Amino acid sequence: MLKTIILALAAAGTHAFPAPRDLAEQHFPNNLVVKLSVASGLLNAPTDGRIVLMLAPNGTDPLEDTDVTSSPNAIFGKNVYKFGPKDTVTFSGGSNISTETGVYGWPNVSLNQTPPGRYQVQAFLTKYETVTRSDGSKVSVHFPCGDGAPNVNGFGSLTTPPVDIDVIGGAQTLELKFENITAVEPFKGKEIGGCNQANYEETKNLKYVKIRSKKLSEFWGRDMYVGANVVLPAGYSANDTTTRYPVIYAQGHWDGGSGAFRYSKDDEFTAAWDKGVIPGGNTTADRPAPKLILVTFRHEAPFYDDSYAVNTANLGPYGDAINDELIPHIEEKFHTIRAPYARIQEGGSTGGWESIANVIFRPDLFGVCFSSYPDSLDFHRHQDIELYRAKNAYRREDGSFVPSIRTHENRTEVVLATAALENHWELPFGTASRSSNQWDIWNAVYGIQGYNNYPLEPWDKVTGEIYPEAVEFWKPMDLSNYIVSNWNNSRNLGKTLAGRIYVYVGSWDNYYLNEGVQEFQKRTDAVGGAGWANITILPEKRHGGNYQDREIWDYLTLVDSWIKDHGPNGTSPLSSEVTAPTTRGNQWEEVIKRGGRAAAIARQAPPAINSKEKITKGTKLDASVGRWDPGMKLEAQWALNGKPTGKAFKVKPGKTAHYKAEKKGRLELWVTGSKRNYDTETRRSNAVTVEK
Ligand SMILES: *[C@@H]1O[C@H](CO)[C@@H](O)[C@H](O)[C@H]1NC(C)=O
Ligand SMILES: *[C@@H]1O[C@H](CO)[C@@H](O)[C@H](O)[C@H]1NC(C)=O
Ligand SMILES: *[C@@H]1O[C@H](CO)[C@@H](O)[C@H](O)[C@H]1NC(C)=O
Ligand SMILES: *[C@@H]1O[C@H](CO)[C@@H](O)[C@H](O)[C@H]1NC(C)=O
Ligand SMILES: *[C@@H]1O[C@H](CO)[C@@H](O)[C@H](O)[C@H]1NC(C)=O
Ligand SMILES: *[C@@H]1O[C@H](CO)[C@@H](O)[C@H](O)[C@H]1NC(C)=O
Ligand SMILES: *[C@@H]1O[C@H](CO)[C@@H](O)[C@H](O)[C@H]1NC(C)=O
Ligand SMILES: *[C@@H]1O[C@H](CO)[C@@H](O)[C@H](O)[C@H]1NC(C)=O
Ligand SMILES: CC(=O)N[C@H]1CO[C@H](CO)[C@@H](O)[C@@H]1O
Ligand SMILES: CC(=O)N[C@H]1CO[C@H](CO)[C@@H](O)[C@@H]1O
Repeated sequence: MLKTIILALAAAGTHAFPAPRDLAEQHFPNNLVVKLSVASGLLNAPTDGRIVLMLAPNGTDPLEDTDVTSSPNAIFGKNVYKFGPKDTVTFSGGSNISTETGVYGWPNVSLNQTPPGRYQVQAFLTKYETVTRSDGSKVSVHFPCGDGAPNVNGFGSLTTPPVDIDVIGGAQTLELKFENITAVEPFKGKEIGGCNQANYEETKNLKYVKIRSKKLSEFWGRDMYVGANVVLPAGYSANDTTTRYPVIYAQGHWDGGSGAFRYSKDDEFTAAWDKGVIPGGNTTADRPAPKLILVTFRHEAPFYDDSYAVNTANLGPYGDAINDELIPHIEEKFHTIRAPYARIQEGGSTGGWESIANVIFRPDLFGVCFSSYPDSLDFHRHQDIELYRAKNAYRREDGSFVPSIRTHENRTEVVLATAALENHWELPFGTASRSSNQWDIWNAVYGIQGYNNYPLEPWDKVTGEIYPEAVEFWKPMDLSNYIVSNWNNSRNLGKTLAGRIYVYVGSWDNYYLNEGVQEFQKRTDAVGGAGWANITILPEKRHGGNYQDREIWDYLTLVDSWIKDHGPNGTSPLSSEVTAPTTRGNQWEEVIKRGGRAAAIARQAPPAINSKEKITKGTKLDASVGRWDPGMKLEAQWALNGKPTGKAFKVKPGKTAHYKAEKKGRLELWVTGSKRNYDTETRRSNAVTVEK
C-alpha cells in the first residue's frame, strides 16, 4: 500500500475530499501551450520516455506537492518517442481518448482548464529503455538505479529549472528547457554491477549484500540485481560458526541505505538491539533480547519501488530471485538456522501482503508470517472495490464514489480520496501501468500481460469500467482463492498452512484493507473452521504500527516464542510433511506460461465466417468477430473483393455478426480493435466465395 500517502494523512486534517473532475473536456477558458526543448549536450541520443509537467501553487516546490491528497498541483503527462537533442515537444489541451500519444492531466484532463494565477512550473523527462524479455514480450520501461523507482525525477531524469509563471487565462505559450540531469547521492559502499539496488556503507551490525540474479537477468535480457540489508544481533561473531540464528525477513517498500527493519531509524531501539537487552524501563529489570537476524530486501523494479516479492508475468521471477538466489546467499554468508521454522516473514501494508504471500506460496521455505494490515488478501474487496461483482471500480450502483483513503475524526469516517481520484492522479505519471504508483503496480503484480505486452488492466483506468475477463486472471493472486483451491490437492494447504498464518488489521484501516482481511477470514474459516488462520481485527485502529499494535520488544518476543515452539525441540515442531517441496506454489514456469507473451498471443483469434468456402446468393451467414483482449472496442466491416461493402458497425467481443449474401464475390469480415495503450489493429476473416 501507498508509500507516501500515509505521511500526508496526519497533515490532511479535515479537508473535504476533492471530487474527481468530470472527464469530458468541458469549455476551454484559456489556450495554454507549453513547449519543451533540451539544452545542448544534455541528451546524447534520442530517447523514449515520459514527460511530466507540474504546475504547483505559487511558492510551492512542485516536487514537494505531488501527492493525491495534498494541495492542487496540476500534473500533465505525455509520452515521447525518439525524442532527440534538437527536438521540441509541445503540451497542449488534454487527451480525450489516447493517453498513449496525448497529454493527460490531473486534476483536470486538459491544460486549458488550468485556473489563472501564479504557479511554480517544472518538467521532468523519465527515460525508458526498450527490452525484449525472454518470453518474447517487448516493453519500454524505466529501470531504477538505487533510488527506489520514484514516480518522477528518478535517477537520470532530465529536468527544467522550476520557474514562476502567471497563467493569464487566454492564449499563452510557455517555453521551458531541460537543463539538468537528476543524480542520486554517490554511493559509499562496496558496489557491484552499478547503481541498481545499490550497496551502502556497512557498520558493525548492519551489512549489505547484493547479487546479480541469474533468473531476473535472463528474463529481462539485461543485468538485474537484488539486495538485502542484514542486521546482526549483539554478540554475533563472524568466526563463530556453531552459534546460529533465526531470521526475520521483513518485507516492505524500498529501504535504501536507511537500514533494515526499524534498525537505525529508531535510535533507542538500535542502542538496545546492539546491547542485546530489552530495556525494563523504570519498573522492571532489563531482560536479554531475542537473538535474531533481521533482514529487509532491496528489489526496486521497473514498475515500482519493490516487486511485491513474488513471481509475476509482468515483473519476472522476483520471488525466485529473492527466495532461491538471495536467501541462499545470505545463508551462506551469515550464520542462520537453515530451516523453515527459523525463517519468519513479517511486514505491514505492501509488506503485509508480501509476507503472507511468501508463506502461502512457499511453505517449504518459511515457517510463519506475521502480516499486518496487508494489501487486499481477497479481491471480493480490493480496498473497497467489489472487484468480482461490481461493474465499475470507481462508482457504485447508487452513483456514489468508491472511497480509497479515509481517516476518522470524532469517531466519524472522513473520506480523503476516492479510487477514481487516485487512479486519475496516476495517469499523468505513465501510461500502460507504468506510473510507478500503487494502483498500477497492483495491476502489474496481480494481473497477467496484455496483448500489448503491458499489464492487462482490470478496468478502464479513465472510466472505471471493470473487465471481468481480465479480473479472472487475478485469481491466482487472490490469496484466499489460492488457499481454498489448493486446500486438499497435492499442495494440501489446509493442513500445510494451519497455525502458520497470523494477520492483523485495524477496523479503521485508512485504506479499507480490513475489508479484504475479513473476506479472507470468511473464506478460509468456511473450509478450515473458525480460526484456521489467526486473524486479529483491532477495533478503531488505523493503518500502521507493529503486529497487533504491539510494542516492538513485545512483538519480537512473540516471534521468538513461535520459533522456539516450532523448532525441533519445541512443543509443536513443524513436521517435514508441511514443509515438503510439493507444498510450493507460484512456480515461475506456470506463471509465465499462463500470463506471458505466448498466452497473450494464444488468447487472440481473427474473425471467422462460419460457412463453406463457396455459397450461393441469398445465403445467410454468421461470423465470429474473433477473440481480443478484454476492453477492446471493436468495429466490424463486411468486405467484398477486398473493398468495404455496406456500413461499418460496432460489435462486442464474443458476439456474432450476421450477413445475407446479396452479391457475388469474395466475402470477408474485417474487424478493427482499439484500446488505450494498444496498437489499433484490423484483422481479416477467412474468405468465402459467393456464387450466383
Ligand atoms: C506568490 O507568493 C509570494 C509569497 O511566497 C507572494 O509574495 C506573492 O504575492 C505571490 N504572488 C502571487 C501572484 O500570488
Ligand atoms: C542545472 O544546470 C545549470 C546549467 O548547467 C547549472 O547552472 C545548475 O547548477 C544545475 N542545477 C543543478 C541543481 O544541478
Ligand atoms: C576472526 O578470525 C580472523 C582470523 O581468521 C581474525 O583476523 C579476526 O580478528 C577474527 N574476528 C573476530 C571477530 O574474532
Ligand atoms: C522514569 O524515570 C524518569 C526519570 O528517572 C522519569 O522522567 C519518567 O517519567 C519515568 N517513567 C515512568 C514511566 O515512570
Ligand atoms: C471534532 O470535534 C471537534 C471538537 O468538538 C470539532 O471542533 C471538530 O470540528 C470535529 N470534527 C469533525 C470532523 O466533526
Ligand atoms: C476438498 O476441498 C473441497 C473444498 O475446498 C471440497 O469440496 C472437497 O470435498 C474436498 N475433497 C476432499 C477429498 O476432502
Ligand atoms: C492468535 O495469535 C495470538 C498471538 O498473536 C494468540 O495470543 C492467540 O491465542 C491466537 N489465537 C488462536 C485462536 O490461536
Ligand atoms: C535440541 O535438543 C538437543 C538435546 O538437548 C540439543 O542437542 C539440540 O541442540 C537442540 N536443538 C535445538 C535446535 O535447540
Ligand atoms: C481537444 C484535444 O486535446 N483533443 C485531442 C484528443 O486526442 C488526440 C490524440 O492524442 C489529439 O490529437 C487531440 O488533439
Ligand atoms: C474547468 C475545470 O474543471 N477546472 C478545474 C481544474 O482544477 C481546479 C483544481 O485544481 C479547479 O479549481 C478548476 O475548477
